[in-house]
Amino acid sequence: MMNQNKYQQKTITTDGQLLLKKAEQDQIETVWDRYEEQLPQCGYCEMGLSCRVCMMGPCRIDPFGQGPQKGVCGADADIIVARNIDRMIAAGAAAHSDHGRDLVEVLFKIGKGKAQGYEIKDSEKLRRFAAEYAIYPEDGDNDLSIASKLARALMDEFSTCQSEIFLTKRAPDKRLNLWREAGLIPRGIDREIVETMHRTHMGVDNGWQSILLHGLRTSLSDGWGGSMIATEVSDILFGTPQPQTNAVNVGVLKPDQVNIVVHGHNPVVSEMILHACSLPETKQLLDEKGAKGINVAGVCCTGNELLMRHGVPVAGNHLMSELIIATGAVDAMIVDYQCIMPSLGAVAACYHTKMISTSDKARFPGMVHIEFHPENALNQAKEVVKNAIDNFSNRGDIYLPVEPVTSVGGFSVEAIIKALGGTPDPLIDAIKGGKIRGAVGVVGCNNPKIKHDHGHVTLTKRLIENDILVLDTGCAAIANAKAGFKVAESIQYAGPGLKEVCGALGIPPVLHMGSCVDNARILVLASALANALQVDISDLPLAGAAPEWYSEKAVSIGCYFVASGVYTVLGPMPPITGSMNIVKLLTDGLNDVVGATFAVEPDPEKAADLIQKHIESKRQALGI
Ligand code: XCC
Ligand code: SF4
Repeated sequence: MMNQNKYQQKTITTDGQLLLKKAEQDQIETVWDRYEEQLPQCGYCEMGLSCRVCMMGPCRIDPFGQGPQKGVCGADADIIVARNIDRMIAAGAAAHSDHGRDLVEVLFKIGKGKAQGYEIKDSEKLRRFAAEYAIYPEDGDNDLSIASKLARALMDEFSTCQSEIFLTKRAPDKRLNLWREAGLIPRGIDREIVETMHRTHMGVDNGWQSILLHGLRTSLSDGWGGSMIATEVSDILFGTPQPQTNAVNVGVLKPDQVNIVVHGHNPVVSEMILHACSLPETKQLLDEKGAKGINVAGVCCTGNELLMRHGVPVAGNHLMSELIIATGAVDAMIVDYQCIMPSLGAVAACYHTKMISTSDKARFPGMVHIEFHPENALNQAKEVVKNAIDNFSNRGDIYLPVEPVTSVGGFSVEAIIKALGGTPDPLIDAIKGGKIRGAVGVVGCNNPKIKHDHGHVTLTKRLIENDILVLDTGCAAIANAKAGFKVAESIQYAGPGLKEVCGALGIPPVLHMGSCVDNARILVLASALANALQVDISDLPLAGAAPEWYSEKAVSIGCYFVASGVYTVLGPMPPITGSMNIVKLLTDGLNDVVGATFAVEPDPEKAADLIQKHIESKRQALGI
């Protein structure tokens, strides 16, 4: 019984608890073990008070006022905390945006006939998106030539060629003007990230307010730039998501089939693996090996990408990645980049699982490297699939202790509008009439500091009970899918108003909007609602939450939500408590700048209260 509790303290999921026990028996070290070994974590770093920006340091500020109050260069707590958080934003924005750039490269190379096996799946969206950049088909143009022209225009979004990132024009006019006046409008994706690195070099920007404001600008270059481009180009290349059924948790792995797990973020790799699995030559290989079929399952956001577009099953979220291998049922795990723990190779070495890395910018210990480029992707994918099938006969005992849970994903903005009957009006009417009180984006990661999935699931449950529609992405979306919140029947968990509206539309009260770059979809939806009501995003009864965030990308997301006017509640405390000035600015002062703030509340029950209060106050201000 005592042992049971130990696992229950780490995760609320049954598959997680049972696999933690197995991992312990198999003497597998997990993320939770390593977390415990790190305790107590460095207090200076937790508060943001240590600086490693230059080699006159490293320096640290004594939060109790007895020791040093300045670094060697003279930087005080405010400057050090601001620089540290800015560098987190820059890294997060860089990760999302570089992912976007990789997609633009594929789009460009398709146009040049150099992207093996890729094609334009959503020609209509290609043309619609191109038109936003004033690229209209001329005589002799086809999808490929438009793709080239669009890719060129998108490349300019990364550069210093323009004074404003073009896609910011998707924001309501009031928001756009606010950004312009506050000096927050991002000029180029790469430019803002580079400028953050510049400003935070020793001896450049030493105004903590101006450092932080530039951090917000950098985050906007992610949300309304890099991430938005990643989402739109993914839709063009692989199809715009429409609702479809899928299955989630480790039970999606199949005992009698070759299991390939794709992990990471960029659909450029996972889509091609999926495609290679469907080829006749793959079928022949499977027959030779006596496997009943081939099963592609996802982990983390590349899983979300495939779930959204193909209903591919997802085996788990971030903290499950080691435990999924411990099932012994994974014949190959294919990784691209981001959120892939460097421990995975060592875990896989205890089983038969073949680990394959694919990106020229992401290597891992204990993995075979089969590098994907647009020019060779199909051949590489075939090679990877062959590796997985060959490995099937090396399997030892497998442990798949749970049945999969059914969920529905695929709620792109286009799909939501379609479900509403072609206009956002029914949603707006439901919000105005009070049947739906508001909407909340529940997003982000897992973190061993918070009981796995507890933050996401508890918060989501409380919100829908109180007639608040939940839009989710990333690992939060996988948590909520596993909890059973994403089938039509899950309206039973919703309050009466939300239940009635979702029931009539045949949609769940928790809408799976995709991966982390797909938070851009939430911005687009929020803009549509704001425009329909002729208000700014900050006037809407909306909120964001990242109950279990861990990554620098999540810092960037939180910042662009707030800078876009969305009140955002974080679970884990960011490293800012070393500066009360910065805590005050982020949790209060930003209201005067962008009309929204952060709050931090690790207890999801209390976070739900905060959000509900916020939503009701926005409703009151709107007079609805
Ligand atoms: Fe990574 Fe996107 Fe976080 Fe999950 S939610 S742990 S960033 S996989 Ni993006
Ligand atoms: Fe120390 Fe200043 Fe160098 Fe930071 S930049 S390490 S505070 S001297």
